[in-house]
Amino acid sequence: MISVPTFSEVLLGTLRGAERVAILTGAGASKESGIPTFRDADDALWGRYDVRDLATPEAFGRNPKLVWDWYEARRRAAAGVAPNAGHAAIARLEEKILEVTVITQNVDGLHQRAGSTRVIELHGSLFRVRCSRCDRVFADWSGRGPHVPPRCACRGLLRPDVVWFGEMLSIEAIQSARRAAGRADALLVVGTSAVVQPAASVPLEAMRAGAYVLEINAEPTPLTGVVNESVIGRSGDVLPALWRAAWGE
Ligand code: BV8
Ligand code: ZN
Repeated sequence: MISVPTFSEVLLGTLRGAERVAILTGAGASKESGIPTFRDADDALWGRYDVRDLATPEAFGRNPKLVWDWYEARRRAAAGVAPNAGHAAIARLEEKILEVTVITQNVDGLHQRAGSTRVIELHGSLFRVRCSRCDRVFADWSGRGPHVPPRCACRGLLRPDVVWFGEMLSIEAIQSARRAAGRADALLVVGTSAVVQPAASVPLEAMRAGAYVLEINAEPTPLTGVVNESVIGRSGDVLPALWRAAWGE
């Protein structure tokens, strides 16, 4: 019997009266679409590698083809799945709330495919590549010759346009995320282990600025004891339930 999550009247009232809502999402928000989270070591294809080892500039420097192939596999996987009910509920917030900003750590593009129109990709995207030499960004890199990884016209190696461990996030992305979290009436934190910085500080900045913060996660995290409200459950169940509790069907 799946227990139906309950939400406080404070939360529901805040959402119904909100002008601005931000949603910080992590890998847990895409899990029900069939994309393994970073903590799921059961990923048969790549389980033998530790993500933290592959998602680094050093790994790419050591073995560009291995890292490129891993991201190509992840890109194909992301392109092959559908957004889930949690992504859809987040997109539907735009029907009720003036300004909805998704701040995602995910690189799978599922929020945009679900219909969210304002998405800050803190950690980049699987669907863009960047020249590791001249920084030119490509949305289409087909037909760039037989090399793996392909090369830019400047002969630089193309790399995924994602932020690796040890790399700076784009100043524009982190500043717009902080601005959205600082102005939000409510911040929903969905499916993140809240460990990786600086993303994990966004909820704290929202709380300091007076936002009502709700965490939705399959299990407790370091944020659980800090936020205003926490619901343990799957985002694909909890987010549609939150929508129904706030605005009916
Ligand atoms: C930087 C893109 C510095 C690539 C990613 C202290 C010690 C050591 C290192 C550091 C430190 N402090 C800071 C650092 C550096 C590091 C960091 O934070 N490390 C952590 C491990 C401590 N940070 C960085 O390197 C950042 N850059 O700090 O630069 C700098 C300064 C000056 C000059 C130069 C550099 C860059 C971080 C970005 C790395 N890139 N992704 C790619 O995708 O391949 S991070 C990647 O991992 C994700 O994007 C995400 O951010 C993180 C994984 O976290 P989650 O998304 O939360 O996923 P996870 O699997 O962990 O958890 C899933 C959650 O979902 C769980 O809680 C689970 O319960 C829940 N869940 C599961 N199913 C469901 C669910 N919830 C709801 N419903 C479900 N169905
Ligand atoms: Zn180049």
